[in-house]
Amino acid sequence: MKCRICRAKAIISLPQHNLALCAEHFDAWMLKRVTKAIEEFGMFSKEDKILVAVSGGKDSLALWDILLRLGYDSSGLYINLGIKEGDYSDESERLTTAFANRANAKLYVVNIEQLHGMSIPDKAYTKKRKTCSLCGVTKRYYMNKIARDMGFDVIATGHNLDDQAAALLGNMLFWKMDYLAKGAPYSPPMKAGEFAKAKPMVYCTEKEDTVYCLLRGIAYIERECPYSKGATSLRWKRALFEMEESSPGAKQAFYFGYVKNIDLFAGKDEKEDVPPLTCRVCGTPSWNEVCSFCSTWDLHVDEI
Ligand code: Q46
Ligand code: ZN
Ligand code: ZN
Repeated sequence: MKCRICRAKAIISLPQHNLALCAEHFDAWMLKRVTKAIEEFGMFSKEDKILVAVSGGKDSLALWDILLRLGYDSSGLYINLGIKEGDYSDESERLTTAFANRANAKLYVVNIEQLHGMSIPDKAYTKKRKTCSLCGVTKRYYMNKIARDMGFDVIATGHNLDDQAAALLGNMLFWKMDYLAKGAPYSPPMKAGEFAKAKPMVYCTEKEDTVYCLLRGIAYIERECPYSKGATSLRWKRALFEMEESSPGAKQAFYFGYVKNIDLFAGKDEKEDVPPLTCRVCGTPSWNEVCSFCSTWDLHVDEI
């Protein structure tokens, strides 16, 4: 297998693009894929301040590395969830911090246990809630809070094509119209002075992100979060993997065909407007008098 550009030995084959590339040309190709997403969806410019949500995994570290190399003003945010199994959270933090130090980039770290006296799994247990749902509310809150408090223009996450296509498949199977209305790779700010949300890795797959990290010598946490076992999204990923094996390019056609036609779902999401209230406790935009984060963590006015 030879690189289509220089005929040197290829290190990756990309059947969905009818392409094989050597290390050097694959690296350049990844930068181009991310640039394509940023430009096509008008995600941000070199003047914007970007907050990259980093988990210590391959996708978010690859994203941060690529944004820094492309000259974007990007800082990282790591949220330590306090997951003890396999030292998962502390190991992810260590790898994220090592990357930030090596890249000489600014990293914000939020430690849930230090801030709230309890880890995400322990809090979920005491509240009789699913760990992932409590985790989602908490991560969203801190991402938004840091972005707002520190004046970032955009929050960028490492979601790749496999993530987006799997979420789309799940939402289509059950016709979740509210989610189908907001599966685009970019959401503009809800109002002036707020921040946008962007997924610049949307043209890259998990395999490509893995190879990129290996070539760049980026150490990342290889284990998945222990709470992701049995997640339905893994089922959809497996189904899409099989489709992709027999029809290379199917995944990309599926997701970007949807993005092109996303207006079909506009107006079907009851909650697509700006939240009408302000949380009585923390003051963030909210659908109820007390936002889901403050009620989850049992916060009262004098505690924030
Ligand atoms: S939600 Fe659930 Fe993830 Fe949180 S507890 Fe782990 S698997 S990290 S994206
Ligand atoms: Zn080459
Ligand atoms: Zn609140």
